[in-house]
Parts: sequence; C-alpha cells; structure tokens
Amino acid sequence: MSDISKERARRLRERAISQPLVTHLYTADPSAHVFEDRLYIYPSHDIDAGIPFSDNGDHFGMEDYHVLSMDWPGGPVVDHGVALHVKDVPWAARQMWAPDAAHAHGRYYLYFPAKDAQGIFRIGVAVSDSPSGPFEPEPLPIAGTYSIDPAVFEDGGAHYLYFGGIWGGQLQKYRDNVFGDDHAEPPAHEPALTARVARLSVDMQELAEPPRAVVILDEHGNELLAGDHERRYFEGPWMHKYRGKYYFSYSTGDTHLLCYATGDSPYGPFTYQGVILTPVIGWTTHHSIVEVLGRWYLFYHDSSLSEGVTHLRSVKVTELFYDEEGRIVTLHPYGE
Ligand code: FUB
Repeated sequence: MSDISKERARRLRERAISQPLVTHLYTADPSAHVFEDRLYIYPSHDIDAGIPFSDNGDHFGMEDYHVLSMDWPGGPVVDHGVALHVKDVPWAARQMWAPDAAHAHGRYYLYFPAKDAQGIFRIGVAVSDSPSGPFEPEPLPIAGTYSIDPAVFEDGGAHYLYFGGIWGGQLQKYRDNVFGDDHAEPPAHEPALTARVARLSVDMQELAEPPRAVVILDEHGNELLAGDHERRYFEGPWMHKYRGKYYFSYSTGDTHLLCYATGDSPYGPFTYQGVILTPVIGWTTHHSIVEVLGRWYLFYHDSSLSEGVTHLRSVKVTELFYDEEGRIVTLHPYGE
C-alpha cells in the first residue's frame, strides 16, 4: 500500500467524508477488508428496480454485486465489475442485500443474503481465488442461516458469522432458530431481538454450531429492551477488535444511529457504549470498520447523491478515532 504524506491524507479524509466513493453506480452497506495489501469494499449495488416502496423493503431490489478496491482510504477506486449475479445463484430469487467477504486457506468467500422462491431470506456463500471475484456460488444456502446482513470476523484462526435484521430482514419471525410466520417483535418491555452469531466450519461453507443471540446489555447489566429504539439492535452487524476488546457495532434502524457495544469474547455479552455515527440522509444506515496502516476507518453510506432516495445510496469513508479509554468518538456526517 502506498505511503502518503500527512497533509495529503488530511485532504483526502476531508474530501472522503463528503464524497461518494463512486458515482457511476449506487452502492451501499460497505464491508471493508484489507486483502493482499489492498483495501477491498464489498457493497450492495443499489438499483431502481421499479418496485413500489413498502415497509418490507421490497423496493431494495438489488440483483448483483460489484467489488470495489483502492490503495488507501480516499484514493482512486477501481470497480472490478459484476462479481456475482442473482441469476447465477440456483437457490436465490431476488433482493441481493448487504454482503461481506472473508479470506481463508488462500481462497475468498462472499457471504450474501437473498430471498428464495418462497420469499424467505437465506444466507449463501460464493467462492473465488481472487478478492475481486468473480465468485462461484454454492448451490444451496448455508444450512441453519436465516435473515440478512452477514458479517464475518476472524479471530485466532476461527471465523464467526454474524447476521440478522428485523422488519424487512425477517429476524422477528424466528425463535430459537426456528421460523414461525406468526412471530413478531417482542413488546417494548421485553428484551429486544438481536443479531445471531455462529462459528463457521473450517471450510468456511457451513455453520459449525447453532446460531446464538448476541446479547447487548445496558450499564446495569440488563438486556436492552425492545422499546429502547435509540440503543437496541436492528440490523447491520459488524465486529472488530481494538486493544484486545471486541467491538460489536450495528444500526438501530428506525432511529438511524450506528452504535457499538464492547465485550471480552466474539460471542459477547456486550455492554452498550454509545453512538458511532449520527443519522445520514436516507432511511438506512450500515457500516464497517477497518484498520489500515495503523489508522481506523468507518465505511458507511448515505443517500445524498440521489437527493434522499432511500434505496439509491452511496458508500463513503471517514477516519474513526478512539479516546484514551478506547471509546469511539461520535462522528457527525455533515458536521455538528
Ligand atoms: O441494502 C438492503 C438493506 O438495507 C441492508 O441489508 C440493510 O442493512 C439496510 O442497509
């Protein structure tokens, strides 16, 4: 990765916070990783599929993925073209939502949610020899997965798959990993639904264990409640490690915040800590956090390029800072 001067980095960061990474495509839900000394972004590829707006998110009618890459955050971006298309995934019918990628044993794995022919979200995996794809999909979704927003985290050689999103993401339909069409979000005074986590098998293509809930506690050690919309989990899980602590971050959905909680294990429990990013233009907010050459970056999206169209979003990047106690400094996308 190229070395750049402090001043150039500062100018790039300033430009980056207000500029989409690319403008020839709408992109969202960025999952950022450093692979082979280069920064790769695995975003959703937003399109206007002509599907009317619904609370289910049917208007997010994405059909394929493009991988983006760059030498450094804010640097020139390469679009590697179509990495995977829904028509090539035997089990998937529509809505290729937020993906993530992982590297193991010299191969690259793209994890992605899509609806099957019955309209149920599943999570699939596709494999490539290159971080930029194209990716070859497995014929079936990963057994035991459900809902949306896969995010893979490597720790000590093991890989953990986080997933789940409520409302259009269907997480509320599951109890103890079993689907029930009558299940709904719990009432406000009960513990909130939350993301799921399971260790992946060594071949990266199966769950090595049943998914378990990613418990998020408040400052008194109690689980966050379903009515606590400013802090409870909605969708968009991400995990990173900073100074030996595990940082679980996520979107609060209808209150449009990116928040985080910390813990001592990739499984949790996690204790709520605060807000990473205040609301962006557009309804959804979804992110990833990555370390590049000793600095930390937040990749996120907003709908500024489309002038507020919810399902036409653009990926952006900005630097992330921690205070001396390891607390993340809250970012304001358009200034305070
Ligand atoms: O991009 C479709 C959905 O919107 C994602 O899966 C959610 O996280 C939200 O960003």
